[in-house]
Amino acid sequence: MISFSRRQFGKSVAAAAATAYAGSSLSGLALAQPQPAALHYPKGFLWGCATAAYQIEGGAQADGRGPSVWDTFSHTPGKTYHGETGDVADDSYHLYKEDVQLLKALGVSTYRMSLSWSRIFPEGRGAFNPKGLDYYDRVIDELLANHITPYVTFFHWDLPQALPGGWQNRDTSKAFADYAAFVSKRLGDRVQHFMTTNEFVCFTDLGYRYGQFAPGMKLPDAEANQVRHHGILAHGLGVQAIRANTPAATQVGLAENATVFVPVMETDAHIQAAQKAMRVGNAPFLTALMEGKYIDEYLAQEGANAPKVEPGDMQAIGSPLDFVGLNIYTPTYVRADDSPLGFAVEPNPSSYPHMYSPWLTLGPECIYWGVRNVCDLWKPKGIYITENGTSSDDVLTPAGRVEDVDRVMYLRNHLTQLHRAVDEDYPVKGYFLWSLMDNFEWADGYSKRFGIHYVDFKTLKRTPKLSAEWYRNVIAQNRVE
Ligand code: PNW
Repeated sequence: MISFSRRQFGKSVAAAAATAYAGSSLSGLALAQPQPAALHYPKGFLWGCATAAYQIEGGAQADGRGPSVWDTFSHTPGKTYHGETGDVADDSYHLYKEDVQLLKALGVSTYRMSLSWSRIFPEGRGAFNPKGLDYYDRVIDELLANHITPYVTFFHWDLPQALPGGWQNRDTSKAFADYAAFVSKRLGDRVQHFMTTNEFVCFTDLGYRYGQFAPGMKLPDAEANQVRHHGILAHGLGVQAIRANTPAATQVGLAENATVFVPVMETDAHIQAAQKAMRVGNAPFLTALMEGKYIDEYLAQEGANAPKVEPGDMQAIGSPLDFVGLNIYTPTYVRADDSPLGFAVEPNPSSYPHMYSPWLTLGPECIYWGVRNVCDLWKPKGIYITENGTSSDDVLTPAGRVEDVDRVMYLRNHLTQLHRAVDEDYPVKGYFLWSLMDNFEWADGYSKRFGIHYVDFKTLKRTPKLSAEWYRNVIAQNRVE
């Protein structure tokens, strides 16, 4: 496709472009920038936004909420950017009605939110705090009154601090199932879509192996692998608990940031290598859920450090799901080779482009390959993109505008690649943009903004960015252009 900028190249180039098109029905200077064909999404495709409790709610001590490991971690000096915490965050605990209006103005049909476990059970189990659940009743009722369907995640990393041993303790998986049972029963009359957990690797490995996230531990491999096992066991027991306590039509899944392996070139050999890598590279998490077992490659790799599994665990972990939610941000490139595994992961060269967060390397085709690999490997009934989005060095101009053209570029390219998956009939049902608004970005505090609404963290004022305007248009047209 030819694309000229008149300002950049001057009149002579624009004239050359006009000449190039002369004779076709596309002649004329105005056509120096041909429009790509509009990418229509299917009727009924769900457009949404995503957030998570600890990142937006604030109200850390309101109405009897108990502390989570993220309260403890963020209040520990040196753990987060400038010691920032989620004490106030976006104060969505008090401003949720305003936030529902932001959603309504976008025209989304769905909203993915998470629940703060320690708001509802301040100690993680035992005494129930009715005021905590009242808050979620209010939010859900407000969403429904505005014709927005809530998709609810039970656990987005904010583990109640009071649970002894955290995810090192197998009992935590059971506590999670009890919490999910109780709450799904209470909300199941109005919520039809539940996700158990969000991103295993972040609350297991980043929290317990590498120490970058709460609770900030650096355990040896055998213990860290056991933490992973307790994480996926919680999911499995949670699925069973939700099913046992909600109407038959309730849809249960999870939100998982499977590492997405992308073929370095789209040849058969590299495509097959990417699919193999997807299965092996996600062995401790998504592969275990989809296959109900730890595959041989993982067991061989971990050897004596492999997790201890009790009878019934793998059956629970492999519980059938109604959908798989994929959080997709970034690619991992892979090529075929003749090693025993049949693939080699490409190290990212330092020239690789990335967005404002250093980990967020840019490769929009990851969203296509994530969907395709998961569907080809495991044939899930449905796929949602439960998160996709980017940080950006947003600046609020004196005129009150945020021109986040880089975020629009990122989103446009990802939705173009997602369209390819939809067009090939992979069962993608919806897309949740991360995030509705700037929020507490974990260890990065407030220094990394992922929202399509700018939040002034002093005044808590929300301002739509250019990307919000762009997304509103995508939703209204049901197409990307
Ligand atoms: C996800 N990485 O986290 C989370 O689900 C969100 O809570 C978070 O705000 C969002 O993505 C943006 O970061 C990730 O280092 C955090 O690869 C880190 C990574 C990936 C996802």
